[in-house]
Formats: sequence, C-alpha cells, structure tokens
Amino acid sequence: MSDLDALKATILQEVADAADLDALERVRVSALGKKGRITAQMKQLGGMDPEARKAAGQQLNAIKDAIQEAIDARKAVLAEAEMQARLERETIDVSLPARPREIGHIHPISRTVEEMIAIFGEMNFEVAEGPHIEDDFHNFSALNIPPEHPARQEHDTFYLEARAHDGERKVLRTHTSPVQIRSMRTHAPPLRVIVPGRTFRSDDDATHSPMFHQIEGLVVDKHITFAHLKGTLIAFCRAFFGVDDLPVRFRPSYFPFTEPSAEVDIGCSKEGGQLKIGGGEDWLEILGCGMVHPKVLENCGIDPNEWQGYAFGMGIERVAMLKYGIPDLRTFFESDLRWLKHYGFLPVDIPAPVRGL
Ligand code: 2NM
Repeated sequence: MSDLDALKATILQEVADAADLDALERVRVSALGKKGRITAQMKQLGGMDPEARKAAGQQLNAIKDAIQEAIDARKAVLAEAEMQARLERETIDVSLPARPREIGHIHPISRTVEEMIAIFGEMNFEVAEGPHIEDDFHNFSALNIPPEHPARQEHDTFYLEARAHDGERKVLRTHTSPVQIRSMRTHAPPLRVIVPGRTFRSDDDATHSPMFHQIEGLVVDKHITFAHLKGTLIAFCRAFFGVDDLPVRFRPSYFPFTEPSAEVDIGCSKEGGQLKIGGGEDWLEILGCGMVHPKVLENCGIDPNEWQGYAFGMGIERVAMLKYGIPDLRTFFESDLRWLKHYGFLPVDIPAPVRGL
C-alpha cells in the first residue's frame, strides 16, 4: 500500500470513529483544513515533475473526495443521532397537570357559575345575560307579578329615583327572570337558555345579602312537559353535587310566573353537626321551578297553544355554601384575601364535566 493509501485508510478510520459532530469536525480540519494532512500532500505537488504531479494530483483529488464523502455521510448519521437524543432529553408530557403559580384565586361564586355552565352547556343550554337596572315590565309585569304583589314593595325592591319627564322608576332586578323575558321577546322559540348573574333585594342579615347571585334556566319548545323539567333538574343536581344516586324531591309550590310550580329538595344527612349531601333522612331545598305560565308566554308574544316551557331558578351562594362547606354567607362579599385563599380555586383548575366537578 502506498503512503497515500495508508493515509487515506487512517483518515477514513478516524471519520468512522468520530463519536460526535465536534470530533468529526476535528478530523475534517486535521485532514482537509489549511494545515491538514491531505492539504500538506497537495502542497508537495508543486515540487514534482509534470508526469508524477499529474498521477499524484489525480490520486490525491480522489482521496480528498472520498474523505469528504465519508465525512458528509458520517455527519448525517451523527446529526440524526444527536437530534434523537435531544428529542428524548427534551420531551414534554403535555398531559401533566399545569404547575400552579400563585397568581390569585377564583372566587367560589365564579367557580360555581362555571361549573353550572359546564353542566348545562353539555345539555345544550346557551348562556344569556342582561342589565342589572330593569324596568317594571321586564322585572314584574311580564312575569305575571301583579301590581299589589309584596315583592314590589319598597322594603323588598331597590327602586331608583323617578325619571324627571315621566316619573318612571327603574329597579335593580330582583331576580334574573327579566333576562328570560328579554330572550323570549327577541328570539323565536325553540329556546334553551341559562342566565347566571347578580340580583338585588333590600334584605340584609345573616342569611340575606342585598346583592346576591342567581342562575335561572328556561326551555321553550313544542311538547315540553314537566317530565323534561324533572329529568333535567335531577341530572343537574346529581352532576353538580357529584352524587350519582342523590335523592331529589319535587314539592308543590307557588310562583306567579309558573303553573304548576314546585320546589326541589335534595337528600342529606346531619350527623353530629356534620352535613352530608346524599343519602340520609333529611331534605335541603335548593331550587324553584315550574311550567312557564301561559300569560308569561303571551306577554312575550309566544302562543301558549303552540309552545310550552319550563323554567327554574336557584341561589348560587346557597348551593356554593352547601357544596364547599362555607358556613357564613357574609364572607362571600368581604374581599378577605385569606378567605379567598382558603375557599378559592386555582385559575388552572377549569371545571369540565368529563373530569368530574
Ligand atoms: C324560579 C322558579 C320558577 C322562572 C320563570 C321564568 C320565566 F321567565 F320563564 F317566566 N324565569 N324564571 C322561575 C320559575 C324562576 O326561581 C326560583
């Protein structure tokens, strides 16, 4: 074997042995770089006679090409291996729960509303909202609440100052029902809405706040019956409290805007001052509901002979207290950050029915 063939074999072996891209680059420089071994051989060509120079030149060029080719091939293999190693090293498990950061807490009212939207959302309800300041028609008259009804009295309802030009007195809505009235008057049935929001009543003691939250629901369609109402509310109660066999009881009641009307209780037990939702011998009232009164449908331009509806409503503070063991209503509105840290929820923890609530 000539000296050049031996040099070629040595360098090709070095290329094959290069364990990473850095090592391969060092081999390349030591062979083909300015002061490399092949380059040094090239420089000797100038001192040869023409015949020998031609033969040696051709041989050297072929060796140079072979080495470059081997380097390129090795480079591709090493680059691929390095990419694979990096992919494995830098793998991120996107299914891991997010690492919570202390950037504040979600208020239990917001959380509870989100849970309810998640549950009713799966049942194809849409969310509707409306103004906090309402007129007499949307808050009372359209709902079949007569002029002399006690709910209209000054000591139950917050009235605004009479308007100068016509003396009209607006109210802070006493329930979210005026939003359902607005939905019915602006959208043709079928209708399937839930309305979460703030409501206001002139009431302030240990169990009443002048501002509180309600969620109400309304379905208007053809052939809607009390059975649809029952099925929907039983499924809601069981999903919301996370108890598959939660007992749910419907008791006859009265509301001006529904006929028939009912109140809904859930089963619970009270042992040693500890309240447990589900099972047991006691009942807790959590909802009001009924079939929308024909007069209410008429007030909204809907023909009650063609369309039926059911509606329901509940207080959000009350069910949030039951679900999360919050003992005092007033603490909801004190803006105490220690309370919020204790009863609040992390922003990364988003309610979805598939993961359970
Ligand atoms: C309740 C109980 C029963 C109700 C009725 C209506 C409307 F607008 F459709 F007539 N909205 N909400 C309703 C019915 C609310 O809350 C305790």
